[in-house]
Amino acid sequence: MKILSGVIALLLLLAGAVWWVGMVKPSAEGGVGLVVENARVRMLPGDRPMAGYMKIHNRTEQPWRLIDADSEAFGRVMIHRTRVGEGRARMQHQRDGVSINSGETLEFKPRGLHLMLMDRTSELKIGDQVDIVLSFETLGSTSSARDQVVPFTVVPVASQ
Ligand SMILES: [Cu+2]
Repeated sequence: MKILSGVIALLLLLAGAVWWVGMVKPSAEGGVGLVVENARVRMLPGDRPMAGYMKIHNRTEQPWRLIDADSEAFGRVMIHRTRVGEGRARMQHQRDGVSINSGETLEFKPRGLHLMLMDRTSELKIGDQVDIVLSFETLGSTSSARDQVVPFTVVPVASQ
């Protein structure tokens, strides 16, 4: 039991370390520095598509673009924007992704930008964490691409 708890502690430590490297440390070293905050998925029953929300802070010197998102927990993930016009809401697929200028924050929120999460591959419940891979690219002075694994928390549908 002692060994098992030791292993679990080590795994948690490693998970935390990966999160740290992916989210915070690179900015201090001149790397990416795209910080994702309040990543969450609103729970819907059955097979209905769910929506993922978050804030992305661009703490780098370059403009970045979120070009794709993917997750083993869902068959398909798309970047959508809800627009309201002529009295009804439409969701538009952001084919070219969404850009975030240096120093800016991009917010995915209800009735706005969201990750459309379709065809879930397993049961989910409130409090679960699902990893979503966010793919970024920059066309700044040093053109590059980067994938970041971000844990999203499953929250009640009524929450913002
Ligand atoms: Cu949508």
